[in-house]
Amino acid sequence: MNSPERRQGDQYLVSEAEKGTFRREGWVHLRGVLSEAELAAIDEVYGRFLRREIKVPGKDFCDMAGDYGRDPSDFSIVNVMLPRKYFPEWQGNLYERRAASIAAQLAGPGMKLDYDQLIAKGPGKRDAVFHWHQDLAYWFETDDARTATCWLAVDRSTRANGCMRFVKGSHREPSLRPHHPLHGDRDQSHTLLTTVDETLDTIIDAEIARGDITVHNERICHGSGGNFSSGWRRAYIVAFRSESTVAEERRRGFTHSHNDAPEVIDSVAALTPRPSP
Ligand SMILES: O=C(O)CCC(=O)C(=O)O
Ligand SMILES: [Fe+2]
Repeated sequence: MNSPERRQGDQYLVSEAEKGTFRREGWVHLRGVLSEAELAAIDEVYGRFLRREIKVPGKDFCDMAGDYGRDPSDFSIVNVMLPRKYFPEWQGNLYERRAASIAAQLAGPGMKLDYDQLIAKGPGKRDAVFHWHQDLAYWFETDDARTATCWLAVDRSTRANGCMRFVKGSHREPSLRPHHPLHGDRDQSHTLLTTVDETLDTIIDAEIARGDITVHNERICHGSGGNFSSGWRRAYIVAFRSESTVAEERRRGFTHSHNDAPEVIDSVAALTPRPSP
């Protein structure tokens, strides 16, 4: 089935083969989740965020490759946390609805939108390296840790502009890899990183077209390289997690905002290896 046939209103039909890939590999590439016409509406709002016409308070507008002190005009990886909070018109948009249908098909019933995020690397930002990490290292352990993070390529994503890269099999390792903060502590930068040995680990570059998405789980190790191209590399992420996990996060005051209380942000991150349940 080609992409136009897979898009059915709010639904996107995921094949059995793609479900198997997500289960086995911890991530999957889905083609043509949004059409060109549907993407145009996203471009428009995305531009308003990048031009800072939509106000994003405090640390929720930050540089994931630098520290919180950096001047926004110098940002390498522009990161907007919780765009749907700061632009409520996005709540329930077509991408969210299709992503919800995809999350249910890949991860099963009871998945809930946990957070959204924009990650943009400007033209020629060679240092826009999103360091290797496992998402679960940023979060605390819960009983039902199921996660389907939908990563939409708003621009075609290539090796040259810093596409997503996945470490094959890393989601099956017996414990999370050890992570440490990029800059001293989490008050200076939100970023955590782990080590990947590119000679031992098998890295898969996820080059995907505009309108395609990748979906990854909470344990697959991933990152992305700098932008050596003359265009932007923009991504729009919507992450679904189990209802019980989202409830537990909120109970503990964790909303994925970088403005959450520092002690909450610190208490959830796994800075030491943690065994799989
Ligand atoms: O966009 C990137 O380069 C990284 C995104 C990421 O780490 C995520 O969506 O979990
Ligand atoms: Fe991530």
